[in-house]
Amino acid sequence: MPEAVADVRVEKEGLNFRGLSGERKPAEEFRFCEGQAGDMSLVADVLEGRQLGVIYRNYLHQEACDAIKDNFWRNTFRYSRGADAPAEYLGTYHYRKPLHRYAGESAEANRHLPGLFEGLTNPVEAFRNDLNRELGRRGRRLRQAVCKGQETCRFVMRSWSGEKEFALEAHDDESQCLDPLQDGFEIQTAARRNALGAVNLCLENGSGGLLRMWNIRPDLASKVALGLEVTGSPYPPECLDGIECFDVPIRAGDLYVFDGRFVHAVTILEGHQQTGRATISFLLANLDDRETISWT
Ligand SMILES: O=C(O)CCC(=O)C(=O)O
Repeated sequence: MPEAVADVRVEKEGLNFRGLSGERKPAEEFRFCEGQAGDMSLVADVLEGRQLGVIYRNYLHQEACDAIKDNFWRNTFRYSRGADAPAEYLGTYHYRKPLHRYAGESAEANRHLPGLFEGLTNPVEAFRNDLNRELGRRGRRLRQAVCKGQETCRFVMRSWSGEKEFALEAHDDESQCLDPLQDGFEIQTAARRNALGAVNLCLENGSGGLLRMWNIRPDLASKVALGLEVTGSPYPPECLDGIECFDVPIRAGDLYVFDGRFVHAVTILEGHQQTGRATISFLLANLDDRETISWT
């Protein structure tokens, strides 16, 4: 473990902290590109760590977004999740779970998730097929990560409306993947490789709800100093002061993929809206030279 923790200074809830250190992208890579439907080469570039993010505008039509939302609110397997990220969910996450639990919940989720797309083309599988073709050209293939012999959950759908400074606080997606509780899970190998692709398909967004990206992939010393080494969340806003960042406006129908190792957040959802923010999401990473895996 790095020993830099000892030289940090500012008081932060009993911890000593001087500021985030870690990897930063050169200016020409710290950006989102717009992709053209069907062309997944930019996603493959994100997974190879050569590009921060890509967004496909209007990946899904409004009618399809509305139909999926209706199916979501009708689905009886929906559940609410706790205080750190309050929302309504369908599907399950590996976050902080013993592997046997994630495996069991994945098996169940994968049985009822397709119900969201009744009468529609399944956009998650369409994306996966397009990406798999692109990966094939690069000598690799996409498959679902396996946990305790079980295919992991294909995706999570969630809807939430928050009134806090951030609708989703600043966090990274890497730390949770390296949780010692989940030692031996293949996502740990994948997360340590080139990049961690956070895939999101937006089905609804009111005003606000922008994706904010900071140009920092915090190192372990910084995470340990903040007590975030297995959660990656939340980074206190003051520790991000002065770090380059930008916002990506997100609209219903947009699909975007970015390197979730870099700190990111969702900005406040304005106006106590009836309209919340609803997305489908999952993670992707290259496992080795031949395979790319996905999980939630
Ligand atoms: O909804 C988004 O745009 C980002 C979601 C996110 O950061 C997450 O689920 O970890």
